[in-house]
Amino acid sequence: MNPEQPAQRPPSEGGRPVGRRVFLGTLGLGALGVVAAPTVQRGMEAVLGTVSGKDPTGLTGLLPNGGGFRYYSVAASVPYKGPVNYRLSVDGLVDHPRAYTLAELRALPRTRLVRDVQCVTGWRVPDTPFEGVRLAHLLDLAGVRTTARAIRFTCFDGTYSESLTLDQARRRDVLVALRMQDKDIGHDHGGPVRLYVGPMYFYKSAKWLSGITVTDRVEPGYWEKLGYDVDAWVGRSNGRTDEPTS
Ligand SMILES: Nc1nc2c(c(=O)[nH]1)N[C@H]1C(S)=C(S)[C@@H](COP(=O)(O)O)O[C@H]1N2
Ligand SMILES: [Mo]
Repeated sequence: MNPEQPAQRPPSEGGRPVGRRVFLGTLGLGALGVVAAPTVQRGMEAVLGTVSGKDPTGLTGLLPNGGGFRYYSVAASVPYKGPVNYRLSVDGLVDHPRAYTLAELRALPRTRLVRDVQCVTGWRVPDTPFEGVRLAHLLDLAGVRTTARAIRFTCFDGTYSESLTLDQARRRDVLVALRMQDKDIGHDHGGPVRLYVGPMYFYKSAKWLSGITVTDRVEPGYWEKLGYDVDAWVGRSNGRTDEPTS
């Protein structure tokens, strides 16, 4: 990757956001290497169609020991939650709403998946193991009503949200994840519990997950209100990057 490359591309080729090359061009590779601790990420990207060329993505910092992950949080600070105070509520159009403790979630059947993580800004972490409870299983336990069509996810950072259609939510590669990279999910990666949506860009994988609400229609999540696709299939949605991370 050459930091001298022209830091410009057409603003909305297919309406997609500014790519990785642009921020590398803006910051230079050196900037990525020296960030020691995660800092706050406020804008994942220039919003679709309003490319500024000042994508701050690189300033989010590489997570120490994160294996190429970058830290993202749209909230300035996020409370720590662990075994004592963590709760996950499952509610909305269900027959049996309930709140799970961490111990209760950990006692449910688990699935382990190994997939590439892909952020729409271009970075990618190959072969990342995720482990957790299938969202479909939690939905079955809750008893989803026939009027249900979608899920809204909320987070204890107080700001972020996500959504899936009910069909997407029932896929076998969608987890309420308890482990990532074969470790309990640490705070910076959204622990103790984050969503993991295997086939979609990583913005769908909401960190610090606190609520699963079954709804009768899709309510666009945080980035989706800013123009990213709800159907965020990797390589087949409006946030796609042309250049996989080298
Ligand atoms: N609550 C919350 N979840 C979030 C985000 C966020 O800002 N807040 N950012 C998303 C985006 S754009 C990415 S790429 C990943 C980053 O996960 P990481 O910080 O573990 O690398 O989290 C996703 N989930
Ligand atoms: Mo992202």
